Amino acid sequence: MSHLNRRLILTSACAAAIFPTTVFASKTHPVSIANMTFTPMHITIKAGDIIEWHNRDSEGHTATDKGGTWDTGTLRRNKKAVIRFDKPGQYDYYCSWHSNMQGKITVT
Ligand SMILES: [Cu+2]
Repeated sequence: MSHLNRRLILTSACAAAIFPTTVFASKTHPVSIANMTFTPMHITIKAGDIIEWHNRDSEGHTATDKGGTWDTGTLRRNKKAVIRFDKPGQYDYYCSWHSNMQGKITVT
């Protein structure tokens, strides 16, 4: 299965959702992707908050839930993606192109 097909299936089954940041009053938390690293690597947010990933590398990266519930898809250089987290829990994620790139989100 191609990367694109896998992403579409994950997106359609997702508990979190992708929304433009301006529509909701919830807090947006930036996560930078630079030098093959998510910063901060572990972030704690409240239910309803949004994470905004910003890829500052020249290479493409994703933020992909290990549990398979959400995926930003590939972010090219200087591209951003936002995902809102409505369900409390812990989400371990990685880059689907570089599996050594790891991050964690705690939703309280
Ligand atoms: Cu990557």
